[in-house]
Amino acid sequence: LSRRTLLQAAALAPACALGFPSIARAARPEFVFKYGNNLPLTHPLNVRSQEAANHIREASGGRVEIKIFPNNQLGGDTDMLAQVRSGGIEIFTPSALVVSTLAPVAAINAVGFAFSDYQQVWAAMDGKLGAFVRAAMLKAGLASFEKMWDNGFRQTTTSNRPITDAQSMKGLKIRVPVSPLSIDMFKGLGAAPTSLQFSEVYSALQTKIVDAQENPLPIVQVAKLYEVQKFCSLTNHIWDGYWFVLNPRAWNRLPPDLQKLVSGAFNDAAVKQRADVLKLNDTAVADLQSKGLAVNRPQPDTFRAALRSSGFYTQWKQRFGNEAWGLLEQSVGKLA
Ligand code: X2X
Repeated sequence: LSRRTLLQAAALAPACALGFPSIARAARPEFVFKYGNNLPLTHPLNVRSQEAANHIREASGGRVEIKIFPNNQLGGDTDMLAQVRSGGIEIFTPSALVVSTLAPVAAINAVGFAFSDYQQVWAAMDGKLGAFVRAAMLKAGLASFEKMWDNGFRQTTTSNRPITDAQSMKGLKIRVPVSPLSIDMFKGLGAAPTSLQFSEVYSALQTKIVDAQENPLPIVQVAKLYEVQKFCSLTNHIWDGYWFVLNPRAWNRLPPDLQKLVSGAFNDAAVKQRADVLKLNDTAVADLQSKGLAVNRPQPDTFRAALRSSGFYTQWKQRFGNEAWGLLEQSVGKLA
């Protein structure tokens, strides 16, 4: 045995002891998929994705390896979206808001104040509305798994004042994702929104380029946005989720049995991830208060009225089209 082999064996030993014999056994994998996302490793999206990747590696006997690149390591959302389309990476999880820059109807789940609870959300997104969006994404060059993952109901944090009603949105310098619907919605509410990729949010808040941002509470926690914000207003203005999108050519290279293994593992992981986020939501308010955020719960009425009178609903109904809008209203009731 050469010195090098001995060193390699020593390096593998702890992994074997931990119960991953396949690492030592595996030949080079036949299929390596790079998966990029914009969230820290501690978010349930990454925790459950890593579990799915481990399961896939073991159940395929080492033939399929999914390498996760979290936290914008491969670039911001716009970069990763371009890469997954061109095949530079095989998998990306854009928020529906971000994927709408390629497939506009994908933002339909983010219509302001449409969903009132998770029951409505999953009925729509696991049902006809989700299927409609997936077909549109495929036309735009993106395959996807059936189950969407939870980002959450978006809440508003600020450094300068609590948001109590539509009046307090006036002129607010708020960062929103790179998404026409987000820009339009916050303009409709009277704010002054700017689009930035998530990779830039912490420093934009820290350096006061913007005073506010909006995201679900688990993201405020894992990205430590509470360090650079003072108020947290539970506006619940948008429900947002992540699509698991794939480069279609890479996906079609997998034989059907491996496709079934991979999509099954990620769809199962999605259901667990949804439950994780739900559980985080139970404790997030107390946790963020203990970290110094002042939390308040504004009523939605004035926000809805401002959106209605700005023409937000009629305009976006037109942009999404009657068919998609009808599917949304089947789940949430009449909107506009
Ligand atoms: O960029 C955001 O705000 C985030 C993390 O919620 C999305 O991916 C849309």
